[in-house]
Amino acid sequence: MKGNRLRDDYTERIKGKIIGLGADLVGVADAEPLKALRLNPANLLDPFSRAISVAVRLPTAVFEEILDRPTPNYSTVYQTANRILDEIAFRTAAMLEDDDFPSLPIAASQLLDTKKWYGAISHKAVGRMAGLGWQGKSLLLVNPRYGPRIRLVTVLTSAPLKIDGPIKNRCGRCTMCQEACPVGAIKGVGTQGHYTRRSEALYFSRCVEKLVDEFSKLPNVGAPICGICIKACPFGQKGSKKEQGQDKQVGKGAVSDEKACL
Ligand code: B12
Ligand code: SF4
Ligand code: SF4
Repeated sequence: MKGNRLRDDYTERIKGKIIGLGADLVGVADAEPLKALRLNPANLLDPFSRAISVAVRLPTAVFEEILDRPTPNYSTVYQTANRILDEIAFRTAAMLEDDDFPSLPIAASQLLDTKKWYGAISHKAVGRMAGLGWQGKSLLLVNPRYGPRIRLVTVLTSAPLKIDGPIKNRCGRCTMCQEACPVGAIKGVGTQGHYTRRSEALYFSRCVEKLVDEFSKLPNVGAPICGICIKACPFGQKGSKKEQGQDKQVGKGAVSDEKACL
């Protein structure tokens, strides 16, 4: 009992410090089920028992500019978010190591397999298991408050933190992302858990080709980004009922009536 209390207090303290570093959302996932993911290297998770998911929200105004392509401002915001997240993850790992818990920050946007498009670990899978959101029909992680307008990073750690759990999928009958995608890449298939492979949710190559062959070559964009399915999602839109509605927001970092991720 006393042990649990100490663990819970330590977890809250660490989460508070991560929010203090500039994060908008933070949650903790058990590393064990994540071992089923394709990892690079394959033994990435072996030294760790937990994966901390951290998110920053993106300024909503940047999406107003996006009509049928990513803009230079969106590209800058994307790069800045990655930089902020990488710094938060770096400092979080150092903080945990000061308490004698070996910890590894995983970069926000590092591509390791350039042929098949894989990073070291899926930040969305970690975020979902840490209660930051559900996997939407767009394949993106959708937070009840900020929608998919968030970027993510992961810190792997041996600290025995209290685990958060997944939250319910709220896509329902919505098809906004499917309708908005300029290349019809989103199939519109929902999941209550997660897709077993990307191709269940997406005509994957359509998305990759649009981003790599066209959008990344736009002047002052220079990265395979898009933003259209993010913008279309009613969750996270300023003034949308979804944003103001059922979610009891009680401040920075708290996300939902089901599982709070402070
Ligand atoms: C490579 C990459 C791309 C490639 C390939 C995309 C892809 N879907 O894999 C391209 C260039 C096409 C791309 C496009 C985009 N990307 Co991208 N991309 C990445 C990157 C670097 C690696 C992705 C990867 O390894 N995928 C592997 C697949 C298998 O994983 P997955 O896509 O998450 O899907 C599986 C898991 O989530 C799993 N799952 C979910 N829960 C659980 C739980 C358990 C226990 C298990 C076992 C599995 C599991 O189910 C899915 C199917 O298998 C990540 C950063 C990262 N390291 O995660 C960013 C990332 C996924 N991209 C991101 C974004 C925003 C985009 C774009 C919107 C572009 C933009 N910035 O405007 C589009 C969206 C396309 C789409 N609809 O999916 C964000 C997503 C944020 C969010 N809110 O979800 C990420 C996380 C970057 C970040 N740091 O925030 N991207
Ligand atoms: S990122 Fe763009 S091309 Fe890819 S699924 Fe979303 S809207 Fe479609
Ligand atoms: S736009 Fe609708 S279907 Fe797509 S992820 Fe958002 S809520 Fe789900």
